Amino acid sequence: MPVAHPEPQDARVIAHIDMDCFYVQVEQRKQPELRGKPAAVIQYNSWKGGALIAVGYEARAFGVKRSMRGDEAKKVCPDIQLIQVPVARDKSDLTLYRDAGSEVVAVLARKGRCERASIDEVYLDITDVATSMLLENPPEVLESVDEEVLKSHILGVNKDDRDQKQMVKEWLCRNDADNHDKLLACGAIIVAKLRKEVLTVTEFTCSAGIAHNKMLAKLASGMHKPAQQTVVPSASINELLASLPVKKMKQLGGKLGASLESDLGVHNVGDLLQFSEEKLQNHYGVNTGTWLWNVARGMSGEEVKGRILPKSQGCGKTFPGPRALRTIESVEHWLGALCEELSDRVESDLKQNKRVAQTLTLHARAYKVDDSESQKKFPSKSCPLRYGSAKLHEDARKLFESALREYMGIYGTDKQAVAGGNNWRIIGLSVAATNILATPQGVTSITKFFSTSNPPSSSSLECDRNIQESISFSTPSVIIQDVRPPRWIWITRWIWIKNWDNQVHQMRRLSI
Ligand code: TTP
Repeated sequence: MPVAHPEPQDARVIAHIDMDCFYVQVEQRKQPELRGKPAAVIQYNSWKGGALIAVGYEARAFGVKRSMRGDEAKKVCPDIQLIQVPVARDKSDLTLYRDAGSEVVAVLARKGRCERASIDEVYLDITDVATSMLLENPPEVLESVDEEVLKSHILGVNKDDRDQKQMVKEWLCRNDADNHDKLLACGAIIVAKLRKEVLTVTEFTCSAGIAHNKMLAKLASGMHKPAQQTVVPSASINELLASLPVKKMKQLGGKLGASLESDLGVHNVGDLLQFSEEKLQNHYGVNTGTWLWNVARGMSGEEVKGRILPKSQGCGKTFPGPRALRTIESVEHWLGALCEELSDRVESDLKQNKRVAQTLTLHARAYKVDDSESQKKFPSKSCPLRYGSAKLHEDARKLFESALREYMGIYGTDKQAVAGGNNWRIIGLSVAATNILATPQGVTSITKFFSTSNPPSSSSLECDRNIQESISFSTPSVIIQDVRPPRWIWITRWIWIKNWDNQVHQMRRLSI
């Protein structure tokens, strides 16, 4: 459930940068002859021409949509170029796109606190640069305003037939604007410049939302695409939210949004304004109630976290229709491929960024053949992460078996029983490394990291034993009961259990 963060007293300037049709742009940079042509990236799968995962804007003009298969896209746009996602270990390999996203982050991180939110999205807190600009070189003294800035969309301003660029210029350079709007005007100038830098350095276009908080910036970045930016002045918030369906708001797409519609008759975010904070708290609890009350007013104090490296590393594969996995052996095979990739990625993160992943999590999507409990979710399982692809594979396999037993309501370890009479099908499988921590400065190896994480009083012999204990276990549930890990592991585990729901959600969304 969402939690309210108090809105800071001083106005912040936050930008949400979202790359345009990202995978298509990456492919077009690789093959410049595809530039300007209708194109889409398709997933590794030949059924009906493959699933479209990214559609270029030229193809969108013909009516091509992400929900289409390749064959359908060819029908509506015969000239479309379908580019297959790179493949490694019989599955999509997103390294090319991940690295391209990192190039963008490297440019953006020069200007302010930067949070990489997904493979192609970044939040930036540019309050400090905007404040300095307002003090030293405010928009109203500028002799000329760059064309890219003048193409901005200012919500609540671009309304009549007058010259849009002239109106934007007037809004940006108003003498009588309040401090909040002046800061946003500076933000618009800074972000337009940054977007141009991103284009120069990486050859990619992006769109942006500029507002006083993350929630509004994210809403705005998708409003005018591609290669455009949208500013949300405080005066436009009520109008924006009045017609915004609740489902479009981050964190209201699921059960909470559905409950708002069915229980309170709330269809648009602005409809929430009619309810008191107390009433919302009575319905949804103190935290969520306050969060909803704030959302209705466009308020959110959520910080931009200074994080340019991914919070988690994940890789998965789907097995739709007849390709659903139906035997333990086939699941083991695919877990092997996924763990090899995950192992490469955590090793390279350790080497390049000196970060250690602590938790291995397995997720799957499944259904039962007899379908009696089709709603039951396949449980996600986690355990401490051991480095090395064979160890990862072994642990992932055990996590899967444990989850499958729970899913099928089978107790016992007999292999036959675990297979559950093969009355199940797996249609999605993923493994993820989470709880990734930076190793303390000067610590270069994983063993040293674990050693230094122990209480200083421990003897080195004891440290070694603790390391051994913490990484050797037979089934994930056994670790908690059978071994006695050092205190830091208990503390980490406690935090991990406490944040569990939140982590699973974040991991799915943020895994880069
Ligand atoms: P998005 O930002 O959702 O979309 P986009 O960048 O392709 O297009 P837009 O200009 O509308 O923002 O996704 C970023 C990339 O993530 C996208 O290029 C491909 C990939 N992706 C998938 O692989 N599967 C998906 O279901 C989605 C939504 C995206």
